[in-house]
Amino acid sequence: MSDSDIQTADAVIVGAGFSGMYLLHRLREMGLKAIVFEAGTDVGGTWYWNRYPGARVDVESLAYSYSFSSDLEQQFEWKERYPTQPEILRYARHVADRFDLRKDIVFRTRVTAATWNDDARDWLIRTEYGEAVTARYFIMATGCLSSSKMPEIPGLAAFKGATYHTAHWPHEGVDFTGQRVGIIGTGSSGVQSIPVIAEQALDLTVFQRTPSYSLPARNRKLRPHEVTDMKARYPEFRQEQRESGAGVPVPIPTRSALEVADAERDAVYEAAWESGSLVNLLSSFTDLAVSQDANDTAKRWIHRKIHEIVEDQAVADDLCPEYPFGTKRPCLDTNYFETYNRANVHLVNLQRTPLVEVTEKGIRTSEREYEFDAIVYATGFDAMTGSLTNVDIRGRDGLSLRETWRAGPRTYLGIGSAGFPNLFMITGPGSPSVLSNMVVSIEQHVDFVADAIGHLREQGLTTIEPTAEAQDAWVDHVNEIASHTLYPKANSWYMGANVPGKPRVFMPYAGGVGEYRKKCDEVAAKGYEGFALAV
Ligand code: NA7
Repeated sequence: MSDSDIQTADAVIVGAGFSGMYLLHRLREMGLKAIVFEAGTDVGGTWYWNRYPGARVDVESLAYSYSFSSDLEQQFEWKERYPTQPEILRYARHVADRFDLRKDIVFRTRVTAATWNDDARDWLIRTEYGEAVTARYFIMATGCLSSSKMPEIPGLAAFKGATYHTAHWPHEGVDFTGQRVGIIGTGSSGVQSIPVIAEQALDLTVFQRTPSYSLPARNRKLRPHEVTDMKARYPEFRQEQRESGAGVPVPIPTRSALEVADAERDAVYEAAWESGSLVNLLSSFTDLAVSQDANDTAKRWIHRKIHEIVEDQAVADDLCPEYPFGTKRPCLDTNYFETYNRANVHLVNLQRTPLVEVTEKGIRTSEREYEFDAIVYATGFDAMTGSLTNVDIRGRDGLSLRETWRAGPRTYLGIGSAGFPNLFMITGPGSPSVLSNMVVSIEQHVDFVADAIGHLREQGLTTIEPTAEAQDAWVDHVNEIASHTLYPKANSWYMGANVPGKPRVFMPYAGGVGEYRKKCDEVAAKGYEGFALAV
């Protein structure tokens, strides 16, 4: 490739989800030339890919939306309390049209490699088609749950029927009428899709390795006064979101679960359950995330609920999680536990009878073979790091991000990594990311990154890079916070435990969105303390 084949830009962004779109808008407003590469055929990121039946967000629409444009906030009309995937995609497309974003997005194109050139002080970014772009700034806006995974069992290709993964659902939809369907996985994607598939399929067999805690969403159409009220107080509400623990404002609990009488505690849990809000349940008491005894009260209460809903008590037993509530991502559902009362739905407990292989006709466990017309994999993602290490990123002196992170991700603030100048991650490991309302965390990171770039340009500087000391201290701090919680007790994707061989490290920052923002603001105010800036 000759030099004339290489395009130039100020910034290359990978991904046209909520992060990439807002970042493109911000950088453009600053007068930068930015190019976005996106593997899909349209904007939307997670909401472009995850089109499985029943897919919805578990944060309310009026809160799961951008705050950067008051006109957008005021003019977009959300229909439901918890919007469906098509509604969120409609929103993403609306944003792309409103801010004329598509002209700088290259669709159907994966970035495969990026190499830092220390002499030119820029990145050389390559795509799967061999295109190359040089850019001073390289930003991975690839999302935390983008690199999907299949179960590690033999025979995946042997099955003669239809195969689907929830994260790559056919755009035209799937009709399961009259079919015998098997589904592996009971995380959020399984929990949301199982009730919908069960209504259509002749027969549905659910293969469950770990049960999920799930709460009824109590979804419904938004009432006109709710929308009007929110639109009238949006600035104040957005501020509350930014200062909150999880990007969703809730009253801060003041009492331990262990200091109230049983009846009172039950009433608190009941009210949270009835509210259809995960954060309400998670923040019922001060100590659910840190005290096993406190957490056990929530666990036992939810177990009781499951036993009330599910008629077959042996099935209910199998659906009750044993790990502490909240230490794996809890789910929000519509008729999930009720679905196990249907005659055409069967639960297979893989802890008793593990998966052995996929066969020509279906799935074999240690007990027997099950025959299907279709298999659905709701088996999740190589979370938080997969989409970053899938690209061959080479920093200073050829340093490989993949190799550097072999023992676990190391970042400063979840935004940058030492040895990789001018590489930014949006909601990277070490930031609140998946423990928060993603849109709130995305906007905060995009603003931080755009402001940092603005600062460099104003000061006539060319590079910014975390110092090794600041990074070490941040990694220690993230671990220290996690060590005071119950999170490390579960085999979760937060810990990398769902991917064989992945180091067991708690990846998100558990100190809360508000605290984290304060830290980032301080860093910026002190001239990007902890980063080395150079001419
Ligand atoms: P999740 O939450 O990672 O769920 C994946 C599910 O698939 C989970 O139940 C896994 O069991 C199961 N799984 C994964 N690999 C296997 C194998 N090899 N054998 C059996 N079962 C397996 O992904 P989702 O797509 O549901 O949700 C991701 C996030 O999206 C969600 O948390 C929300 O934030 C939105 P395991 O629990 O690992 O035992």
